[in-house]
This record gives sequence, structure tokens and C-alpha cells, in this order.
Amino acid sequence: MKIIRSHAALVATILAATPVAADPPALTLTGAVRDAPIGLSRSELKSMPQHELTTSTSVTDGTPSFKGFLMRDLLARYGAEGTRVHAVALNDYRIEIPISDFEEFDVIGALYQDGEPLSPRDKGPVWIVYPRDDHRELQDIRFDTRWVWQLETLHVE
Ligand SMILES: Nc1nc2c(c(=O)[nH]1)N[C@H]1C(S)=C(S)[C@@H](COP(=O)(O)O)O[C@H]1N2
Ligand SMILES: [Mo]
Repeated sequence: MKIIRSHAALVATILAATPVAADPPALTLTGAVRDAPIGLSRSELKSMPQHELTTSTSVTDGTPSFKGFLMRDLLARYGAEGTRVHAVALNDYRIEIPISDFEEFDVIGALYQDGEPLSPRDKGPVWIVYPRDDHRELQDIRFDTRWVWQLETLHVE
């Protein structure tokens, strides 16, 4: 067997042998979901029914339009059974969100803002967005903390 001498060669070999390396998970589901952990690529997330909403936010000017999957669709699709999710972001920000939020409101995992794909540099690839302007009760700091940007993991419990 050929001995791989350099780290670069090892990485190249792994990349060549691993088709998913070209499309790494944008979001991982853990905990009480079917076949956890589930790594979801951006294209898998884009293939779900897309929902649009326009809202002001506590961190942007104006009222951007957002597009992405409904959080309740995501949880249903992967067999989530529980009452809350622990959302973890790339910067290690973490917060608990009751799943009832996603049943009561059309909360989305936004993949686009104003038609542009959200990148990890600008709060992507996934940003939890609430339909804040449509519901007075969502205009509250308790909900603002649940707008997790750069979402990396959802742990269902
Ligand atoms: N990834 C990530 N998402 C986050 C946060 C964070 O630090 N990292 N802060 C949260 C909090 S506490 C609030 S109030 C809103 C707005 O945060 P900001 O006012 O600190 O910008 O985003 C939430 N989403
Ligand atoms: Mo906050």
C-alpha cells in the first residue's frame, strides 16, 4: 500500500475519495431526530419548500426580505420529537428555543436576504428569522435572542 507522506497529500486523498467534501453540511441536526446526527448541505436546505417574509430586525436597517425553509417543516421532515431545540451558532452563541414558536409562527431558517445567499460572513449560511413585524408579541427582547445567525447545530430535546 502506498504510504502517504505529507499532510497535503493526505488531505488531497481524502478529498478525492469523499464526494460530500465538496458540499459540507451547512446545518447539523442532533438529539431527538431520526438517524442523528444529520448533516444537511445548503442544497438540501434549498430543496425544501421556500417561504418568504419581510420584516424589520434588531440588527439591520430597513425591512429586508428573507427566504428559506420553515423551521417546522425542517423538524417534521427529519422526525424531530421534543419540546425545544438548542440552537448553536458558529461563534458558540447558544440559546434554547421552544418548538411551539415554530408551530405558532412562520419562523424560517433564512438562506437568502434580499435575494442574495447569506454567507457565513453575513449571518449565514442559516439565520433563524421570526415574522417580527406581523406579530406584536414577537417585538420583544425574549424573541430577539432567538434570531440566531450563523446557525450551525440544532439539538432537539
Ligand atoms: N450567532 C449569534 N446569533 C445571535 C447572537 C450572537 O451573539 N451570535 N446574539 C443574539 C442576541 S442576544 C440578540 S438580542 C440578537 C441581536 O443581537 P445584537 O443586538 O447583539 O446584535 O441576536 C441574537 N443572535
Ligand atoms: Mo441580546
